[in-house]
Amino acid sequence: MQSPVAKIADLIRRTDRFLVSSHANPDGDAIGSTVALGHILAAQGKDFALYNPSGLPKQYDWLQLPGPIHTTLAGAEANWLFVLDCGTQQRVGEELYRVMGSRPIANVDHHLGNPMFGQFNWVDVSYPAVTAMIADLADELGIPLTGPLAEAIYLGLVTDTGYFTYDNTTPSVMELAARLIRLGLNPGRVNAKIRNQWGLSRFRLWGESFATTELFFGGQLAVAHVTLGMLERTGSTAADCEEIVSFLRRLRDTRAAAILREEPDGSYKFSLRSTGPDNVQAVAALFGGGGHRNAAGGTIAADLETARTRLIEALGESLGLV
Ligand SMILES: [Mn+2]
Repeated sequence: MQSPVAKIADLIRRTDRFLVSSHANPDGDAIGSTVALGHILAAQGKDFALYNPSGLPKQYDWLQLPGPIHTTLAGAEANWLFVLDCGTQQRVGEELYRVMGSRPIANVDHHLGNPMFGQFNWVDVSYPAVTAMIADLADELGIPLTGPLAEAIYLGLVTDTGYFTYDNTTPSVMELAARLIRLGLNPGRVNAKIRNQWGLSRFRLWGESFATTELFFGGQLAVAHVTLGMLERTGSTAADCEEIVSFLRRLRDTRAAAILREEPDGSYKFSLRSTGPDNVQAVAALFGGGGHRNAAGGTIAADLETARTRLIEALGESLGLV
């Protein structure tokens, strides 16, 4: 039997005119895999269009693209649709989701619980990043992992492994990174392009948010918040709040961290982080939220004090911090 990667390689050899898409509000792996697959299709002399309803995020504007990233489907005709890094088909955004049934889909993903929505599904949760799957595809097609293709692959690798710090940093991730470096990728230069992308407004917001940090249960839980007033005062957006919660985990002896962020309707979105067996997904589920064991979130329709108290109580009880 043919391996999934061999089947995808065959599909590319046999077919032409592809639309390459990923989830809206793309992260490094979503945009990296879109761009990397584009480079592969270009190397194969194929007709293709790259699509993302959110466009190319500003912090990734250094990527060398094989073609423009379209934000609408107008004029983007295709025989096959690639959907990358999407745990559910809804994540592609409304416009594409509405017309998804009209053409065959190749679903290439690494999320647990992917419902196999494609005519062709290559879903493998053992991959740390979809760009690592795209690297295997390049190998299968005999395309060297160099230049802009290598940088796009590396982008997904580092962002989905937290710069080689999460549990998904497997030996094969390090081997792939080593290969990219051997083939000429400069990790210092590329990491600087990926990471040194903050605006001053984000620094000011993080400063204000860090200043709200409090510890509970003898230092086992760290909690901070961001209000609409703080976003306004610093000129920041909700996207600037991502990752604050991961930094709270750096406080010595904490087992879990939480951040609450005020929404325009006055409710509070919360984000939780933990390590190892501490299951914050179960806590998020108490409030109708979801996620993974060590990273989860949800929304509480209440003012800050009420939302914060309820969340702290739930975390204390569920994780046995009391
Ligand atoms: Mn991913």
